[in-house]
Formats: sequence, structure tokens, C-alpha cells
Amino acid sequence: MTNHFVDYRNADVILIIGSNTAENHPMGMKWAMKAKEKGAQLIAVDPRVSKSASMCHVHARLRPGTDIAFINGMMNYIIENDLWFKDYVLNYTNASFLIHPDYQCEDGVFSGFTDIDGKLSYDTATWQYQMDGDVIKKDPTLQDPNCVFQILKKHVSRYDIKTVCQITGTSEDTYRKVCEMYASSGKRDKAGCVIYGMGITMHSVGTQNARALCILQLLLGNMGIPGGGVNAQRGEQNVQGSTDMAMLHGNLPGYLGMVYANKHKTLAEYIEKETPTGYWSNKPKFLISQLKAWYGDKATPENDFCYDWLPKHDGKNRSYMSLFNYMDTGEVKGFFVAGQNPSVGGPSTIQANQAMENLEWLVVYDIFEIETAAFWKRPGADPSKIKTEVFLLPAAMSFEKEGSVTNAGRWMQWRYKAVNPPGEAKSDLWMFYNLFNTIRKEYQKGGKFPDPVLNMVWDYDLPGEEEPDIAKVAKEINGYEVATGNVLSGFAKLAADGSTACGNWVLSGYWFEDKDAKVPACKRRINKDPSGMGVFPQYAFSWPANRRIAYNRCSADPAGNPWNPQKPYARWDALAGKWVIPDVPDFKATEPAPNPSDPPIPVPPEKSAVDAYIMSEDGHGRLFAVKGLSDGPLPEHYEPYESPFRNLISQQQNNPMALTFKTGLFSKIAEIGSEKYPCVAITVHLVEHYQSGATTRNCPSLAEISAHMFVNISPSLAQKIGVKNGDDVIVESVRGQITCKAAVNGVCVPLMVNGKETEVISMPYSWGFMGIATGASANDLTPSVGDPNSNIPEYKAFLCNVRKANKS
Ligand SMILES: Nc1nc2c(c(=O)[nH]1)N[C@H]1C(S)=C(S)[C@@H](COP(=O)(O)OP(=O)(O)OC[C@H]3O[C@@H](n4cnc5c(=O)[nH]c(N)nc54)[C@H](O)[C@@H]3O)O[C@H]1N2
Ligand SMILES: Nc1nc2c(c(=O)[nH]1)N[C@H]1C(S)=C(S)[C@@H](COP(=O)(O)OP(=O)(O)OC[C@H]3O[C@@H](n4cnc5c(=O)[nH]c(N)nc54)[C@H](O)[C@@H]3O)O[C@H]1N2
Ligand SMILES: [Mo]
Repeated sequence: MTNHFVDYRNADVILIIGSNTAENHPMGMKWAMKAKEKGAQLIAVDPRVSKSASMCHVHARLRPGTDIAFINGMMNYIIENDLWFKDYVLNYTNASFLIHPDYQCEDGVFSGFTDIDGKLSYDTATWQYQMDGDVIKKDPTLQDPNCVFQILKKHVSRYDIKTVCQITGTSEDTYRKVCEMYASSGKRDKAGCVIYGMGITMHSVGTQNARALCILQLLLGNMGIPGGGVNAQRGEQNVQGSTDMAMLHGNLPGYLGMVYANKHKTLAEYIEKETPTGYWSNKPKFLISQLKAWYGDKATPENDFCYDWLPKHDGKNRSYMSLFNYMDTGEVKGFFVAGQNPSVGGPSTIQANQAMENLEWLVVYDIFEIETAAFWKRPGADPSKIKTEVFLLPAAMSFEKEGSVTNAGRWMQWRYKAVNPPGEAKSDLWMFYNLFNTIRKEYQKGGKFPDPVLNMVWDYDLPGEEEPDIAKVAKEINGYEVATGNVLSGFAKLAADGSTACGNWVLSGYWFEDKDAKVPACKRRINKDPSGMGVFPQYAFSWPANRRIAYNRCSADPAGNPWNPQKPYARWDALAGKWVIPDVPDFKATEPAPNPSDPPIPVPPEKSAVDAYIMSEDGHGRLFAVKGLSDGPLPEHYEPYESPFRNLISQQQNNPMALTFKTGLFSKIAEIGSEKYPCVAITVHLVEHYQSGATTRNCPSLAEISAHMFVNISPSLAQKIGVKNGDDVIVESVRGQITCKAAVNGVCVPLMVNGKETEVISMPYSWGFMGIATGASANDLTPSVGDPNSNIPEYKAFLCNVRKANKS
């Protein structure tokens, strides 16, 4: 999220797209409702009438997987009707920058596409800016056909209302209403907020879906302002925290790029190739401080801070779906599962469970005996034929241990332990601390390349206690001065010479003591909001640097006057000659004085406006992404991998860069327009259950509230197949079939897509064969196809058939 939950109340228009905030993030919805009470207009874009959609002024249904057409069409409407925020776009985005004259998007494929022996990729040379030496060429009149604005305008011009509605199945009247209502936020004194969730991300075009929302927000001047932003409703209670700490296959902690064996042989090579200009020129400080945190005294300038010890990525796809594919091919032989339930939660679970049978060993570290731990005795399996050795380790639950959690709004908060874990259950910190200690003991006897294991900083003992000292871990993540051990106040203090150690630069400062609260920043609970805008600067710690709204320089014009004088955020006080802002500036507001004992010197507005998007190499919000995406610089509509339709916008049916498996268990995909599987299916989260249901189906009261797996089907489909609400139906895809209850209540209705009535069905994915309430798993039906950038599976938009279950 660029903004945060409380900030929703500052919005004038809210676009809830692909998110069911009311069920899945009720504390977020609370603030959207506060905005509504103050007169804000709420829009939902969702194939279903979700609980959130039912609370909005306008609800536009669309066919799952067609959001790019929907959003590109909104941009087209905004540009055609001259509703974009010109001063903002001109000053703060790359609209005027000139792109390579050979750039093009021809029939759904961008320039630079290469296919070398079936290995597809884009050479991005033609996506780059035109340069005059070191300076990017620009056309401030925005007339040059190679300028970003003209390229964007041309790109989205194909998405006229009629074409969009043919693709999405949205009624033209409703679509026009959405465009009009949301475009009203493109004025200086109006703020539009985008709230999105898994309906946007879980597609073979998921990242470009989110990109489209960013471009929309830039065009309307809604970024960096209170009540604006692009706000992902993130998952679990700590998915944000887990990605910050690199629970991702392509990152080191703090979103530092992964270190690859073939292209980053030395520290110098990594730094040379991976250090851009702009803010990220600080990257060497972050990486070297990380190496100091991990390898301590052993890391010296002479040995490149033990860079050679850092495990390097081999360049193969190591994402979730690929790992299961490697189990299928036999390359992965052992699997340690901590805090997830892949036998229910991952895609194509029939095939995933089969692939797991190839494992030599499996460790499941969980609070229950979940489906994954019991996969060898799942219905239909023959335990006598499965040789996998399975270990089940009992885990302590969240209330039984302390630690930090980070919410979707980047607020990092400390959670205290309420009770001791039962029996032999252990906290995750205990488990991994002792696991590594045990592995190290083995290496003391010898082993391949023992140095990194033997010398890793791993000293978190708390004398007299069985639990490790979490404060020591917290301090290492925050960062400290090596010579004194003093906790650093923030990442600005990090150095590239080995004098500082820091496990994760984005979080730096969270463990630094707040002078008023007298506790580390993430433990603060000072409930004061001096600006009255919901900022609460001393409540928790908002990374980075306790900043609440990212890119906040953009809340004022280049001269430093707030766009909206009624809701000023960053403001240049000309009389006093300084910046006034209720938040931590996301721009250079001051510079150090030549004499360090003097107060810092304020940076005047025009100078700070030059790189208002400080984290972007060119200092500007990118309408056109010159780098960072593997599937194109602009979002382009492709059909979901399984679709009843041919792509109406181009000959290119699917995202050419999507992650797919051509052979093996995970290669099953229904044909385009399949008559056997005519319904478009989505899967969703539920208020009554949590994810795979492992926790909630083991909780008697929740198991009782929602005991049965179900599928939402339209009244017309129910009539056609001869079932009524509560009857058993079979839902089948090319990968498998399940039996569950039909829910016939108007949540789903058919859509008219390009003249063809198309049924949309929706299923929760929270059931499995273990626990108190058991039921079929929706993931027995889902495909193993993923977005090329994030590798997230296409859980939403796949083909199914529904028929009446024969009672025997
Ligand atoms: N009670 C409860 N709370 C939860 C969770 C839970 O399981 N239970 N899970 C947590 C986690 S980990 C997460 S990630 C979040 C998930 O929370 P959300 O992001 O809200 O997830 P979903 O319910 O999967 O999907 C959101 C909406 O997207 C719509 N949708 C589906 N396909 C499309 C599409 O193609 N386009 C558009 N525009 N919309 C589409 C669905 O109909 C649904 O209403 O919730 C978190 N909170
Ligand atoms: N079809 C379909 N599939 C989906 C989705 C979808 O929308 N549709 N959504 C996806 C999303 S967004 C997510 S996040 C995933 C979630 O998928 P999973 O992460 O696999 O699902 P959970 O049920 O949350 O599994 C968490 C496990 O951790 C255990 N646990 C809880 N607390 C602790 C603890 O403190 N320590 C340890 N060691 N274990 C603990 C729980 O008992 C549970 O078994 O599912 C994904 N799968
Ligand atoms: Mo999630």
C-alpha cells in the first residue's frame, strides 16, 4: 500500500476492485465507510455481489480476468474527455519523456519479443528513453508521437467503451457511470483511492493488472496525496511482513535484488550491475550492512564482506509452482513446510499431492495435523505405496509467542505473548534457532563448504531461558553501529564500509527507542493525530522511516502549494522558508548544513519537485515502465489461460510470458472455448474461514457456522441443471472434479460477453479432508499457470462445468 487503512477516510471516491474488503479486511472497510459517511462515492468492480460490492454506490460486474480491458478503457475515457490532471502529469510523471522511436505494440506483442528455442523473452532496448548524453529527451508540449503520453494515448485508444464491454461483459451504462464517477477524482481538490486485492493479482496478467491501476492513479493525480494511492489489501495478518523479510524467491530482505551465480560473481559485479541512479544508489550500503549482520567480524572490506559465502541463485525458476513441478520431475526430494497447507491452498492440488508422493521426506511444522501432513492417507491414496517419511512438529500459535507483525498499510506492530504454548509446541523462533544450531553441529564434524554455516552470526541465547532472545534478533534486523552496538535510528545511518550492520534496511528504525513512548518505535501506542488527518505518527512504526504516505511530495504543486488547500499534506511555508508536513517527507526536505552543529538547510520546492518520485531512478511516476516488468511496458489485455473466448483486442490470445508447464502433472489446460467446460470459475476467501481452513475448520464454533463446501451458481444455471439451493452438485475442470453444495442466491449471475451468455461461478477454497468440518477442495480444479513477474497462480478465471450430483 502506498497509503494506509486510516487514510481511506480522506477519499472522495473509492474504487474497490478485485477485493472483498468487507469480509477479508473489515478494519480496512471501516475507514472506507467513514469516507462514505462524509459523502464519498464508492465503486466496486467485481464479478460477484460480494459483501463489499453490496455496500457501494455502483457495482460493475465484469468477466473474471478482464480487468486490463476495464482499466485501460477508463484511461481512454479520461484522456478522450480531457479529465486527466495536467499539472500533476506534466510535472510528476514521465508523460513528456521520449521513448525509443522503434518502440511498438503490434497486435498484442511489444517490440523486442524473442523466441530462442522456445525460450521466450523481451529485449527491452526499444522500451528505453531517448537520451541526450546523460539527459532524458523530453517534449513538455506532449505532442511528440514518441513521448510517453502520446504512446499511452494511442495504446488505450483501442479500448473504447463498446469494445471494453464486449470483452468484460459489463453493461455500457454501468461502465460509463464508473468512468465518470472515478474520473471526478482527477481534480486538484479531489482524492480517489484504489483498493485492490486478489481479484487483481491472481491472474496470468496479475502484475500488469496492478500496473494499470498505478497508471490510472498517476493520470488522475491521485498518488502521494491523502485519500489517494494504490492500496493492496494484503494477506494473512503478516503477509506484508513476510515479503519485507524476503519470503519470496527473487529477493533478499528489504527487496534487494536476488544474487545470481551467473551474473553476480563478485560483490563489485553485483554493485555495478544492480545499483541504479537516484535513491537506489544507496543499495551498496544496504547490502554490505546486511552482510555485516550475517557474517559479523568475519566480514571485512578485504574479503568483500564474505560475499562469496552468500548463497547464490542458480537462475532456475524457484517459485511455488515450479517447486511442485520439481517434485514431479524428482529434482526436489525433501520439503520443509512451516505455516502453510499446500495440499489445500496451492493450485492443482490433485496433482500437487501426487507430486509430493515422490518426496523422500516431508516435515510439517504446524499447530494441527493438516492435510499436507496427512497427504499420504488422503482419500484415494494407497499409504502402502507412498515411501515419504513424514515428520509432524507442533508449533506455537500467534498468541503463544511474541514478535512483530506488519499490516497491509506497512505499520509494524509488536505483539506480546498471551499464554504459553501447550505440550511440546515451540515458537517459530525457537524452531529455526535450534534447527540451525543442530545443522551447525553437524558441520563441525565436516562437510561441503562449511565456512558460511560455521561463521554465520547466530548468537541469540537468552541465559536461563529456553526461548531465544527475540530482542537480539530485533536489533539485528533494525541495524546497529558495529563499534558500539548502538541501535541505529534509521537507514540514513547505514554505511558501505562495514561500520554498520543491518538485516533489513526498509525496517531500520523500528527498534529505535521513541523519546516520548520510551519503547522501540514498533511498540508505541501513542494515540494522537495532531494533523487530524488520521496520521497517528507515534502509533506503531510505518516503514520506511515511519513514513505513512509514500511519494508525499506529490500532494503539493511544484511551488509547494497543496493541490487541495482543504486537505494540505506537504506544504512549503514561504514566510518561514521551510516545509510543513504531518508525515516524514518522502523527498529531500532539508540538506545538512556545512557546519554540522547548524540546523539543516530547507530544500526549496522547485528543487525537491524534480525527483518527487524519489525511489524511481528518473524521479518520476512511470506511466510507461521502462524496466521492471517482463511482459511489457504497458498493460495489454490477454485472455486468461482458460477462456471461453478468443481475444477481441489482438491475435495474441494469452500473456506470452506467463509461467506454464508444458509437460508433466501440471500441464493440463482446457482448450479455448471448451464446450465441455463452459463456465468461468473464480475462487475466493470467506469471512467465516481462514485460507485453507486449517485453523478455522479445527475450531468447533467456526466449523459449525460454515460447515459445508459450496459453489455459488446463478439462478439460471441452477434451473438449467435442475438443482436448487442446498443441493449437491459436481464441479469439474480438466484437472479434476469435486462434489459440494449449490448456493443459489444471485451472488453470481451470467454475463453477456460479446453476445454470448456466459455463466460465472464462485467457490471458496477453505475445505479439505482433515479437521472437524471436512469438504472438497476447490484447488482440485485450479490450473498451474502463473503471472510471469510474481509467478502467482491464476486462481481466478478458469473453466469448469457444473452438473447435478446423482444421489445414490
Ligand atoms: N476472514 C478471512 N479474512 C482473510 C482471509 C481469509 O481467508 N479469511 N485471507 C487473508 C488473505 S491471505 C488474503 S490474500 C486476503 C484476501 O482478500 P481479497 O483480496 O478480498 O480476496 P478474495 O476473496 O480472494 O477476492 C476478492 C474479490 O475479487 C473478486 N474477483 C475474482 N476475480 C476477479 C477478477 O478477475 N477481477 C475483479 N475485479 N475481481 C475479481 C472476487 O469475487 C472477490 O470478491 O484476505 C485476508 N483476510
Ligand atoms: N483457489 C485459491 N487458492 C488460494 C487462494 C485463493 O484465493 N484461491 N488464496 C491464496 C492465498 S492469498 C494464500 S495467502 C494462501 C494461503 O494458503 P496457506 O498458507 O497454505 O493456508 P493457511 O490455511 O493459512 O495455512 C497456514 C498454516 O499455518 C498454520 N499456523 C498458524 N499459525 C502458525 C504459527 O504460528 N506457526 C506455524 N508454524 N504454523 C502456524 C495453520 O495451522 C495452517 O495450517 O492460499 C492461496 N490459495
Ligand atoms: Mo494471501
